[in-house]
Order: sequence, then structure tokens, then C-alpha cells
Amino acid sequence: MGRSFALPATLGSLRNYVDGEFVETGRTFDNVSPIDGSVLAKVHEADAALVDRAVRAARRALDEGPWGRTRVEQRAEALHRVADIIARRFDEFLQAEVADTGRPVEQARKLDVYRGIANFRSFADLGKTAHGEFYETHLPDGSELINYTKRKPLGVVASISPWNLPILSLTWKAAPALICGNTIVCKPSEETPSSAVLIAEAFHEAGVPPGVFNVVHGFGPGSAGEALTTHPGIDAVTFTGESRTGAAIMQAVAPGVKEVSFELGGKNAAIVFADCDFEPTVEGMARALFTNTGQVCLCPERVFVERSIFERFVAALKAKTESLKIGWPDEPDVAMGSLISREHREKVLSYFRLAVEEGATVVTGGGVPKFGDARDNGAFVQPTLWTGLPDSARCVREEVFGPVCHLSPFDSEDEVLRRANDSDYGLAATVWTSNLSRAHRVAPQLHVGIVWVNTWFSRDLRTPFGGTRLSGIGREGGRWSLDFYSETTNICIKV
Ligand code: NAD
Ligand code: 6OD
Repeated sequence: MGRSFALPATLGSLRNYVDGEFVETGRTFDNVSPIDGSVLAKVHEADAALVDRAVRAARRALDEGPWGRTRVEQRAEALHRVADIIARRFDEFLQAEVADTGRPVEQARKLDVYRGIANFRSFADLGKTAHGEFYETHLPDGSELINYTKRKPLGVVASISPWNLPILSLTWKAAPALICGNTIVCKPSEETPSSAVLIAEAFHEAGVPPGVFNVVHGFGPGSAGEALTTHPGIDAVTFTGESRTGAAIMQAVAPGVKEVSFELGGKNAAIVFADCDFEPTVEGMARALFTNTGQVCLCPERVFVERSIFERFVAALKAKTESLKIGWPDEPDVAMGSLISREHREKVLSYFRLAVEEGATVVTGGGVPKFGDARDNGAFVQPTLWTGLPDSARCVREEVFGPVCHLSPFDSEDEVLRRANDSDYGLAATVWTSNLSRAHRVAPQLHVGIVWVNTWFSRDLRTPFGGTRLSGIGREGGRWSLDFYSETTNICIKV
């Protein structure tokens, strides 16, 4: 891969995929490289009429087309074919994801493209194990009822995904929706539209019938996102993104009382106990803080360190942070790429300024790296550590979504639990300790959807994923996804 980080040449301008056809529109917007600010491609924005066409095609494929009559085994075969195509075209997916996001090639290889394939394969296999429930009930008059539940598709699912993990997020929604027999209209983020087109190509090549899988490009309000979420023909919305966007989508679907599954923002706590395995904890925390330039909803931004090791830990994390190589996606040992855009960098830099106004000590970072080449037109920032802020500071309460955290000392388990739980969000937490009893005691008391102990991010795809409070509604993953993407009918028979 050269230093231009272009999209695969075969992609051309980025088209919508509706009813089995790649569709251009009269209106385009630029897909801009976060690495050097160059225009990667023109994207064909879907208007309300094209979104309507996509939703109608999805409905037809369900009600009249073959998809509504498929057995789960056939759907699983189709998803495995899509996964096979992604695996065969791995390098194109990798190139597109790196060009759109600016992230290190090795991170995109292990995280995004691998998880795209894994999402299709694991839900294809899991779907075949989905089953209903059965109950025998004896009534006082001696008669008997048998009850059994039957799973059916929800219908037409609208998927709205963010820019931070484009392939992972889209496939995390499409795979379970489709294995449950639904059809889907996906709107990828306007910042990262390329991999969705490649996924559409994979569906096309896999011979999945027209209308089953659709992609529409555009923005949120006044564009394809709003047109899709307000469309009366959809049955449910699965959304990942900012909490306030989730609130807007809730309002959009309220008149039709549509089902929603929301994976939203976070302000995740990490708790480092003095009894942790010190060096691996520093390594693990650096990975948790700076993977994908801190743009993972699960990255910690509030780090609580037991007072007896606070100074030593901050010094070690500072040294580790300053050793991280920021740069081109394909540089050997590169640890951090750019942020997603100049606009997002402005938001992150505004928090860098606010932290200083709020009285933070900037332990390291807080600025923009200078390269002296095309990357100076990109969206890079320095990984940043703050100390010295009260828990009430905005920088300790609001999600920044960049490579930055605030570290503060604590004295007791009770205190740190109270402070970690004092958040409007509740997505994830990490606990670092070598005391097994403490791990089991502390983890369940954290008011979040996911707790990692002595690790971060890696998990089993069969486990539930989601957050509490402003971090989301519902859980996806494993059977939780199958539950969300299915409608269940109970059938009660008097014997
Ligand atoms: P965003 O909310 O700005 O955009 C997400 C998607 O929603 C985009 O496709 C966008 O076009 C669309 N959108 C925006 N407004 C809309 C509207 N009114 N109607 C319909 N669609 C609309 O989020 P983002 O900036 O792309 O992503 C970053 C955010 O996502 C962060 O807050 C991060 O924490 C969150 N996130 C959460 C998870 C999770 O699993 N909890 C995962 C990834 C990202
Ligand atoms: O790991 C996952 O399944 C998942 N949905 C991760 C989301 C990360 C958010 O940035």
C-alpha cells in the first residue's frame, strides 16, 4: 500500500445499492481522507425518493420475494457466501477501511475486516440454533394447555451506523437481522461510506436476492438518515452513534411505535488497583485508551488509580504514551492514526482547551503533531493525559471520543465505585487487579453493560453488548441479537 491511501480503483464513485442495483443520484458529496485531506471519492447521496425505493424493495423481498420463504439454513449459506467473498477480497476491504478512517493497517486488518467476516459467520451459525420455548400448563378444571413460541422476522430493518468502526458496525447489525429472516436498509456514516459499497458488492456477487440488503448514502437530518428513520415502511431501527442522535431517532420512530436497539456514547471508567500486575496494566491501558485514536465507544476516558501507585502509574503511562508512534497507516510499529475528520478534530481540540480552562494538568500531549508533509492537512492529534480535575469538570463528564483520558487517585473500593458510577453514561468499564475476590466483588457493582477485568475489547460474540442510561437501549450480540431481530408469537392450544 503506497502513501496515497486511495480507495480501491474498482470502486469509482460510491453508489447506493437498492433493489439489487447500484444507483447513482444527481447529488454527490465528497468522501475526504482524514490522513491528508484529499478527496477520496464522490458519494451519491440518496434522497427521500431513493430511500423510499429501498424500503419498498426490502418489503417486497420479504413479502413477495424468495427471502421471506427461505429456511434459516439457506440464509446461513448466503451469509457464509458473503463472508467468503469478503475473505477473498480482504485487501480491498482493508484498503477502503484504512483510506476512509486513517487507522493503522494492522488494526483494521485484525479488528474491522476480520470482524466483518466473523460477524457473518458467527450469526449464520448461531441463527441455526435459535429455538422457541415450550410450556405445559395444567388448569384447575383438569384440562391442559400447551404453549409454544414461534420466532418470525421483525420485517424491514433500518440500520444506521457510525464512522468509527464502519465494517464492524454495519455487519454487526446486518448479519443477525438477515439470519432472522428480515430484510435491511443500511445507512453507513457519511464519513465512511466505502466499505458499505464493497459489502453490497459481496451481497450482489453472492446472489442474495434483490431488495434483501440495501445501502443508501447520506447524512442524518434532512438527508437519507432522517428519510429512513421516519419512513412508515420500516419496522425497527438499529442504531449506533451519539446519544443525542439516538434521542432524535426515538422521536422519529415514536409515531409508528417502532422497535429500537441503540448502542450510544460512553464516558467509560477504568479502575486500577494497587494490586494490579503493573507493567501489563500500563500496556493494557495504553491499548484501551488509544486504539483507533481513542474513537471506540468502549475506550476509557476516566481512569481511577489507587493512591499508593498513582504517581508511579501516571509516570509509566506518560512514558508509554510518548513512545507511541503516530503516523502513516502502513508505517512499521505505528500505533495511532488520524482522527476521522478535521471537524471531529476541532471538537477534540476544544476539549483540550477546555481542560486547561478547567484547571487540568496536561501530563502529556494536548496538541497537534507536526509532520512537515501531507499529513499536516489531515486530522491528527497527540495522545493526551490529564490530571487534577474534579469529577464535576465537563472534561470528566462529557464524551470526547478521542485519544485522551483524565487520571485521578482514589483511596477505597467504596469511593471508587461511587465515583465510577457517577456518570450519565453506562457502557463499559475496565478493572485492573490481581485479587480475584475483588474482581468478582467490584465488577457486578458497576452500572454498565460490559465490564472487562485485566483486558479490554476482546470478547465472545455470543455475549450481550450494550449500555445503560445514555449509553443505549437493549443488548445485541449472540441470542440477544436474535431476540431483537425476531418477532415472537406464543401459540396456546387446549389439549
Ligand atoms: P452520530 O450519531 O453523529 O452519527 C451516527 C449515524 O447516525 C451516522 O450514520 C449519521 O449520518 C446518522 N445520523 C445522524 N443524525 C441522524 C438523524 N437525525 N436521523 C437519522 N440518522 C442520523 O455518531 P458518530 O459521530 O458517527 O459516531 C460517534 C458516536 O458513536 C460516539 O458518541 C460513540 O460513542 C458512538 N458509538 C457508540 C457505540 C456503542 O456500541 N455504544 C459504538 C460506536 C460508536
Ligand atoms: O465489539 C462489538 O461487537 C461492537 N459492537 C463494538 C463497538 C464498538 C464501538 O465503538
